Amino acid sequence: MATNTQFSKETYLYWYELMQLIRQFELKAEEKYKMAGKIRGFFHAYVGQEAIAAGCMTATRPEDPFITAYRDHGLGMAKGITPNEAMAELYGKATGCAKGKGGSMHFFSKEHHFFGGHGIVGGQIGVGAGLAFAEQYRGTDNVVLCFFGDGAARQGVLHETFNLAMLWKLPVVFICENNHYAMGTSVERTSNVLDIYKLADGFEMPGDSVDGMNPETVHEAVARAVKRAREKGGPTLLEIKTYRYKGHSISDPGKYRTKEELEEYKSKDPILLTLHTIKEKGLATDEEIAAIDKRIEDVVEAAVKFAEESPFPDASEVLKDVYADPNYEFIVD
Ligand SMILES: Cc1ncc(C[n+]2csc(CCOP(=O)(O)OP(=O)(O)O)c2C)c(N)n1
Ligand SMILES: [Mg+2]
Repeated sequence: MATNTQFSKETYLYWYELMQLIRQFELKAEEKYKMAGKIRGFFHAYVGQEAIAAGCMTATRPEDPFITAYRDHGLGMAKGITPNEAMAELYGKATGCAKGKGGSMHFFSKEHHFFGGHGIVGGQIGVGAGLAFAEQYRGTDNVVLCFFGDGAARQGVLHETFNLAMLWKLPVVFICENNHYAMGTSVERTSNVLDIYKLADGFEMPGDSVDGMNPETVHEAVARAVKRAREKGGPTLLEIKTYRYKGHSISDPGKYRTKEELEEYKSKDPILLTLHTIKEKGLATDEEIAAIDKRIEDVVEAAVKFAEESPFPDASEVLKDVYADPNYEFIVD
């Protein structure tokens, strides 16, 4: 699908490098989980969905908060959690982005405006609107990007949240990452409404369907929605069509879908597509691309070393940052 926006060489190379980082990080972490038994617990890979992170990053500012579900490694690193902090979190180490106590599903970085990492399907839809309310209340022009899956789109919280978000014209872009499955259940088996973006109609919220296998199309749609929200025009629902190459989680062999379906999406791979565009436009030589690939390989290897050499959290830390501080003073002006 063609876009109207002209993107710079820097943008294409940024997209390529970020998507490669996410892809190679996930593959290495999966290897450390399965082959080495170094990572335990839940683990949901973002492989296949990288173009969404890439396009969303160039369409937003660093201060714009992001919030997502448990498939959070890619978006967390895109926002600024370092590969070291990300890998250490997967290893349950004290140097992780949630001090080793959150694990795969609970990446978090207040510093980088990344608000999780949520395990309750759809829970972050309401929390995302709350973040947007906070931005509006404080009088900033920041816009929240609130990500959720096609399965989460069937949760009741979506309807209540959309209602209030439209009533108060909250600065939020709701991004449904439609990867066609909620665990092993296809979109067709969860609702009569197969075009998820149409859920916006009931609230007179603008909604759109977006190709999620290309950072260009993602950027363009998100930039439009972010502009509307920044200019106090309220929320938008974007249904971004994507695909996860891996099973739902690390323990899912994905037998509910055909090899042909998987191959069809892999043939539209966003990293290969971006590489093709870079070459076609003559934006980088093979050597320059090889240098990026090598840099990513080194960064991911270094992250593994960092995670392995980091200490586990001390036992005295077990309840710290878990419960709200009863003496916390809420500032309401
Ligand atoms: C409220 C709730 N119900 C059920 C679950 C179990 N569960 C975990 S992930 C998942 C599927 C969600 O799929 P989707 O929203 O499409 O996200 P994806 O995994 O495809 O990114 C379910 C049902 C849960 N974590 N929370
Ligand atoms: Mg899904």
